[in-house]
This record gives sequence, C-alpha cells and structure tokens, in this order.
Amino acid sequence: MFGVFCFLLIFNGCNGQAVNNLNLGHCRMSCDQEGNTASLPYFSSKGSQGRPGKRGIKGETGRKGEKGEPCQCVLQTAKDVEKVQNQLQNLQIDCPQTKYFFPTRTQPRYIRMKTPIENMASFSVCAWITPLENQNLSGSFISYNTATTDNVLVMIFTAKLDIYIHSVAASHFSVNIARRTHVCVVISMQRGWMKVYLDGSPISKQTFTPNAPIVGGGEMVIGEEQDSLLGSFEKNQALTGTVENLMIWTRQLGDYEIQAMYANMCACAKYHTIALTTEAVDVVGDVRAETPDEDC
Ligand SMILES: [Ca+2]
Repeated sequence: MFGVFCFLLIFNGCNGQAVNNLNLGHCRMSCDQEGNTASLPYFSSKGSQGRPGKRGIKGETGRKGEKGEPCQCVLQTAKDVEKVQNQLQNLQIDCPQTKYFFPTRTQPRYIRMKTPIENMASFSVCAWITPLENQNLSGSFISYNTATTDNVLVMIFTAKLDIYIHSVAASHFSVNIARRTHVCVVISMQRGWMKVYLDGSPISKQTFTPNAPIVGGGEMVIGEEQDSLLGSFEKNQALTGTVENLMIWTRQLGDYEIQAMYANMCACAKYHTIALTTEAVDVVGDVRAETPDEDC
C-alpha cells in the first residue's frame, strides 16, 4: 500500500502549493535531475551531495562529509497539482493480480485472450516482466492478428524492444531487460507516437506515421508470435520468463498512473479492457499460472 499512500501524501500535503522536503525514498520512486525532460514535474532533484569532509591535519582523522538532503518533491504549479489529482482519480487499488511463468520454448505454449479485443486508437500495455535467471528477456510479449492481417500489433523483445503496427516495424527501443522490470508502452495511433516506460519512468518516445486504429475482433496471444491466426509460431520468437499483472487499457495512461502502478502492485489505472485473469484466458502448453506475490 505504500505507493498509493505516498501519492495521497503528495496530494494532501500540497494544497495547490509547492511541497518541499518530502522524502519519497520508501516509495521506490526515482528522482531525477532538475530540467531533465524525462523527469516528472514534482521531482525536483536528486538528493544533494553533502559537503566533503575536511582533511585532517597529519595524524588526525578528517571530519566526515555531511549527509545530502533527501529526495525533494515539488509540485511546481497548480496545473501540476491538477494533473496529479486527475490521474489519482483514475486509480483503483483492488486490481487483478496475475502471474504466468513461461519456463521453456517447447511449442506451442502461449496465453490466448478470450476477452474480445476492441478497436484501439489509443492504448496502453503494462506488465511486470522477468527473464529467466541469468538471461536477458527475449521473445514475443504481445502478438495480435486478425483474420485478414498478420502482425497487426507485435511487441517483441530481442536485444531491444521491437514494435510492429499494421505489419510494419514502427519502432525499436533500446530496452534490454535482465531483471524483473515494470514495462509500459503507450501508443497513440492517430497522433503517431509511442512511449516506453521502465520502472515507472518514461525512457523514450518515438513517432511514426499516424495510422488507422488497431481493428478489434482478432486473436491476441502472449508468449508466441503469430505468423498466421493462432499459428505459425517460431521457436526463437517464443517468450521465456515471468509475466505479472499484464493489463491493457484502450486509452493513454498518464505518467502518474504508471508511476503508481510501479510503486504499488495492488494499484492500477482504472478502466482496463484486458487482464490475464483465469476466466479471461486460455492457457496452452507449458505455461504455468502461479500464485501472485501480492495479497492485495
Ligand atoms: Ca514470426
């Protein structure tokens, strides 16, 4: 519950004004350097460096350096406050907890969504993903085909994250995952951009030619890459590792919603359209549904 607690603390503490000296260390949120466009407006700076200790005169020990300030938190404008407030209203805290382990590439083994896929003009995909021990994450995370078109949407980890839309390579992100990581991808088809977040922070935004929405009614598969409807899987594109709390929203999630999900596994952005709950999926082959870590 810490994550949501922290967000509420920020919100309640500020009353539309700046908040200073709020230590967010226990929220597992990262602070960034001021002016870095990747940082969120209410994170002003890293904890400042303490002054260095003075060198002792010969034969004496020098004084220790002072401790730096804790991570500072500043909501700079009323607009920032409003933004946080709006996004907090879009959080729920009793979110579906799901965990699936893909131990091998023995095929076929995948999760098929039974939930009907809607048209998606803007959408967001988030999950915690963990590669197998001592491996980098590799394989197809999301593969969506319709009856008439393959690769309508593909998100596949190679030594990077490759995203294909309408069968065309839309973006390649420098993302190489070697440990459990919270990953979100937010895509606007109409505006032609996609943004990747790792562990709650935006790391890259790329543009592509604006395009028609993803057409619903097809087959979405987690863990294999379809080259035909529910078939033509390739072993070297099979995902191994663990996928937790995979959810999809047919809207753009905001920075704060994504941060909140990273800070607290029980929290999630409201109004999701897809989650991998038992009743929503067919599990095929060597994929294990496991007990989620969090008891929310
Ligand atoms: Ca393929």
